Amino acid sequence: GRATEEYNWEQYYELEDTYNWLISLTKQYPHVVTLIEGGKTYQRRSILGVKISKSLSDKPGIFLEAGIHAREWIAPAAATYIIKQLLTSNLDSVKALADNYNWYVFPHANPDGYVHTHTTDRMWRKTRTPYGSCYGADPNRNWGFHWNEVGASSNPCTDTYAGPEAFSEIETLSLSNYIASIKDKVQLYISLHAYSQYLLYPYGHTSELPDNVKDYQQVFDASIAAVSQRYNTKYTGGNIYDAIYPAAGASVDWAYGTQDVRMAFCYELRPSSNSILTGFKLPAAQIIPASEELLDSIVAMAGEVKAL
Ligand code: ING
Ligand code: ZN
Repeated sequence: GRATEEYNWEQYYELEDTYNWLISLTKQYPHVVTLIEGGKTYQRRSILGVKISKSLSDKPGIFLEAGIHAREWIAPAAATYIIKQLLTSNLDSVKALADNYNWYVFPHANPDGYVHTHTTDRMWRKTRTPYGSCYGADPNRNWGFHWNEVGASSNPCTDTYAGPEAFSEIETLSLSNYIASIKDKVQLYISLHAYSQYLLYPYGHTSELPDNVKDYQQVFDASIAAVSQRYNTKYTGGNIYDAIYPAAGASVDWAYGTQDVRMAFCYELRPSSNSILTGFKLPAAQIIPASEELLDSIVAMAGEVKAL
């Protein structure tokens, strides 16, 4: 692994490098950063994250989950950028985000898959649980809310295999248990994916809209306006089912549908679908701009939710 002091956002890292960096933060900011284990993986790795909490008072929470799909490398890179900015930014807007919320950030929700994209198959998406002669369930089709009703497969050899049952994957089972154990009122659940520059909100299992869709749309509008202000990057989106495709069993639907989470959003980060840049292999030189505009958007999102 590379030296933790050199950790930066000009390259993509292996799992172990990012885990070492997370551990180093707990030593550098012992009163602010706590290492959290969101659970285990099939191959017995830890799902490591950080809680960032700048004082002991009761505060609302923001939960950030990235890397649930292994090949979407920009997602964990952007998550670590957000951690870094929450800890070091001099901007009032970012300092306020860090001061006013307890943050729960898991850059790698699918560690086994991520390791597999480094060692064997750059385009791997799922977990690595063996199912007959094939491997892995789609961890964004495996959550226990309208599981496998639509937009998922029962064939273990496909990329959207829902698993043999809801929460069959230890990754989603243990991470969901961790989320359910959080005592703070979680205002925002944010899931980072790639690619196509979409911002999405529930539901994926039905075209029915959430009860508070007016609020969702207001927060959506503010968030996609903010994402374009720095580099003119265009995002579109809306409710998952209509904006992209039917997809049941996703983390955001479970978080919004079963947990006491005020709102849940999914960002599909750079590149856009029509970009000449090749999909999941976003050049490392774009980690910083993609992450900067994401943080701009999250600042706006949190501000808008608070003002509702
Ligand atoms: N897209 C997401 C997927 O899991 C999505 C889209 C987001 C579906 C949120 C449901 C909920 O298929 C990618 N690229 O993974
Ligand atoms: Zn994805």
